[in-house]
Amino acid sequence: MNKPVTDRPQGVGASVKRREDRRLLDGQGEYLADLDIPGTLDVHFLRSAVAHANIRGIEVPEERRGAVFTAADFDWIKPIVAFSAAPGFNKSDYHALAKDKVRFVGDIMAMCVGKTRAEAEDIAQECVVDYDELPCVTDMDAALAPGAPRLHEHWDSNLYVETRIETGDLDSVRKAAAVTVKKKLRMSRHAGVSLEGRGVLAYYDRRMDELVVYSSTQFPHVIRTILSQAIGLPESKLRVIAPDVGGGFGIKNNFNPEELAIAALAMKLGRPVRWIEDRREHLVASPHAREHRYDLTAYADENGRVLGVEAIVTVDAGAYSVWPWTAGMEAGMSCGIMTGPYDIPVYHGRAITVCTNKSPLGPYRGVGRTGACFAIETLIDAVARAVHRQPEDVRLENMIPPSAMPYQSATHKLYDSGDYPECARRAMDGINLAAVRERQKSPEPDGRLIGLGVASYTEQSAHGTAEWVARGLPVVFGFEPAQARFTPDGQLILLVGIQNHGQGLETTLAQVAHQELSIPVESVTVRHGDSSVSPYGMGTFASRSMTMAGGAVSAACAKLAEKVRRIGAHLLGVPVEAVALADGHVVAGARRVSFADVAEAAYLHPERLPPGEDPALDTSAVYQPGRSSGAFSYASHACVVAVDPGTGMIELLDYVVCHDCGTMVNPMIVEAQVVGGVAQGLGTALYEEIPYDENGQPMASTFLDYILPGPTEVPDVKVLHMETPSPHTRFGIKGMGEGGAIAPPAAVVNAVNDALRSMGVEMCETPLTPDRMLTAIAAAQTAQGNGN
Ligand code: MCN
Repeated sequence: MNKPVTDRPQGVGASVKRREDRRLLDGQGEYLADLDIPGTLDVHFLRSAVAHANIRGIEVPEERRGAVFTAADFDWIKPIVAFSAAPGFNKSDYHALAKDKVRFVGDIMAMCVGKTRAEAEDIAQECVVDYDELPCVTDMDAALAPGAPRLHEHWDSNLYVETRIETGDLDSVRKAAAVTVKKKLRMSRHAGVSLEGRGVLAYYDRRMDELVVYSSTQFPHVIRTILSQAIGLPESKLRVIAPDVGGGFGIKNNFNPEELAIAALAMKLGRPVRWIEDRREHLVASPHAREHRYDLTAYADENGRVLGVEAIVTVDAGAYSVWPWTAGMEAGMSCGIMTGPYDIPVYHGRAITVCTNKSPLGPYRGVGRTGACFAIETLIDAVARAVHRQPEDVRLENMIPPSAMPYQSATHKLYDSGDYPECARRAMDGINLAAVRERQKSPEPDGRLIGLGVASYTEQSAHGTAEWVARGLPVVFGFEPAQARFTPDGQLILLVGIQNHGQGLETTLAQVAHQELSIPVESVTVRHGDSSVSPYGMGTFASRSMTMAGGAVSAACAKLAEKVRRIGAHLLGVPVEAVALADGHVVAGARRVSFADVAEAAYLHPERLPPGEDPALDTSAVYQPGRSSGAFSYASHACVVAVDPGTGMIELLDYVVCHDCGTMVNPMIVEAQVVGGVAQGLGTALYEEIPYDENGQPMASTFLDYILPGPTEVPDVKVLHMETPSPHTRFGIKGMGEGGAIAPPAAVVNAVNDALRSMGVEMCETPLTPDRMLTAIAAAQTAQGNGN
C-alpha cells in the first residue's frame, strides 16, 4: 500500500537542503586521492600506444626491473569475463594486464611503480615495447565485413551478439501504410568525464588479515564479489571501500582491469599501492559511452499515426565486454525501449553489437535510452514532415493515453502509470510553443533561424529479479537491504548497500527515516560505501537507489517505529494505541518521552522495557519492488534553438523539462538531478565526441579537443513536475537519476531540423558540430541547386 505523502517539513516530499554538501563544499570530503596511507607507492599503467598488436616483448632497463610488472607476474589472477546468457554471445577474456596481445590504444601492458606518480611515469617512459602490429578495425561495417581482421581469434567474426524483438505482423503494416519514412542516424562515442576520475588504492591489513581495496566505485559490495573470484581470496578476506566519489555517471559502475591489477599488486608487494586516473587516461581508456547507429523505418497512415516501426540498432562496443553489463547492454536496451511513450503496436527490432579496436563501451547516464529516444523522436518528426503536419500534433496523437495504463509495449515493457500526453502538453506550454510558431513566421533580425524541438521518453527504474534475469547478466540486481539502528543516545544510524556519489542520498534516505519515525533528519546518519560496514547491497546505478534503498530504509524504520512505540508507551504507562511519534518523541496527549529516553532503556536499562521485549533498537529489512518489471518515470523536453546557417553555430534559447518520477522524496534534489542530466545530454547533442582515426588512434585525448558544455552553453532549464505515484513501490517513488540525460539529443536535433526545414536540411548525427552542420547545409544547397 502506498502511504500518503505528508506535508511534514522533513519527510517524503520536503525540499530539505542536502546535508552532505557542507562537508563537500568545505573541502572536507575524502576522495581517493586524499587518502594518505604511509608508505603508499604510486602506479602508472604502461598502456598500449597502438590499436592492435601482438606484444613481442617489453624491454625494461636493468635498474628498473623490480619496478615494472607484467601479466607474467600475476599468473594466478583470472581474466574479467562478462558473459551474457543471450544465445550466441561471444565472450572476451579481458586481462587486467594484456597477455601477448593488445586490442585498443590504452589496453594495459604493465604497471610501473614509483615513490611518486612522476617517478612511475618516468619508469614507463624508459620501457620499450616491441609491437608486432596487426591491422585494426575502427568502423562497425568494416569490422563485420568478411575477412576483417579479428580481435578475438577464437571467434568466427567480430560480432559480440545479435538479439531480436519481433512483435506483430510487419507485412500487413507495410501494405497498409500510406507513408513509409526511413532514417539513418548516428550517435558518436564519448566519455563519462566525472569531476573526479577513477582511482584505486589497495593494501594488506595484517591485523585483520584482509586485503583492503579503496575504489572510486558505485558498487563496492559487488566489486568485492567479483574481485574475490578474480584474485582468489574469499570475500571474508576482502574489504572494498568507496570513499567520497566525485561523480560516477555509470563509468564507475564496472569492474575494471585497474581494480584487479592494483589489488593484485598490493598482495604481491605487501605495500599500499595506488593509481589515480589522469584526464588523458580517462578520455582514452575509461569505458566509453554511446556510439550507436540506427537504421529506422516507420510505417504510418496519412495522418501520421504510426502503425509499425522497424529498427536496426548497431553499437560499437569496443574491444572487450565490460563486467557485469556485457557488451550487448547498449544495443539491447536501446532496442528494448525503442517505442518509448508511443502506442506503436508493431515493432521489429534487431540489436547488433560489434567488437572493434576501441576502448570498451560501458554504461553512462541514460544507457541505451538516450539513443532510443534520439531514434524514435527524430523518426516521429520525420513522419510529421512526411504527412505535412506539425510534429507536436502527430506526437500527441501517437502517445499512449493514460486510460491505457498499465500498458504493455511492443517491446514487452509493462508501463505502470502516468499521463504521457499531458506531460508533453505541459512541456510545450512551458516553452510557449504557440509564441515560437508565431515568431518563426517572420525572419530574425540577425538572419538566424529559429527552431523548436520536443522529445519524450519512458525510463524503466526499480526493476526486480525477473527483469534482470531476462537480461542474462552475471549478476541479478533484484533487491536492496538496509539496517536501521538507534544509538543509546537516541540518534539513528542507517546502513545501506547503495553508494552516494552526488545524488543526495544521505539526505533523502534520512527523509525516509523521518517519514517513518518522525526523527529529525539532523539526528540521522547514513553510512554506505564500505563492504565491512553495511549490509550486502548492489550499489547506485540504473536510477534504482531511491526506490530500492528508500524502500528498504522505510521498511526497517517502520519495524523500528513499532518497537519505539511499544517501549515509549510502557515508559509513559499508557497503552501502545494511545501513543504517536512526533519530532523525536513518543507522545501521549501532553506527555512525552524522547527517543533518547527510549534508546537508553533499550540499551542501558533493559529492566525498564515492557515484559518480553528484547533489548536493543536495531533492525534490518530487505526491499524488493512490488513488480519486477519496474516503475516507469517519463518526461518531455522542449527546447528552442537559433541556428546560424552561415557558421553552423547553434544557440539554445530556451529549455523546458516536464517530468514525472512518481512521488518525489525531495523535489529540490530531483530538480537538480534533472538539470545536471540535461547538461550531460547537451554534451552528447552538441559537443562531446571521441573519434578514432583509421589506425585506431583516439582523436580527442585532452580537453582541448574534447569539448564539454560549460555554464555559458547550458541555458537555464525550467523544470515542471508531475507526480503520478507508482502503484508498485513504497510511497509510489519512481527512479529518475538518469532521465535528464536521455532526451536532449533528440530535442535539440528536432529543434535544429525544425529551424533548417526550409533549407531541406535534416541532421542525423550527434554531436551537431559546426562542421557537421555546414557539411549538411552545403549538401542540401547542392541538392537543391541540382534540383533546379
Ligand atoms: N529522488 C527523489 N525522489 C524520487 C527519485 C529520486 O527525491 N522519486 C532523488 C534522490 O535524492 C535520489 C536522486 O534523486 O538520490 C536520484 O535518484 P534515483 O533515480 O534513485 O537514482 P540513483 O540514486 O540510483 O542514482 C543513480 C543515477 C544514475 S544511474 C546516474 S548515471 C547518475 C545519477 O543518478 N549519476 C550521477 N545522478 C548523478 N548525480 C551526480 N551528482 N553524480 C552522478 O554520478
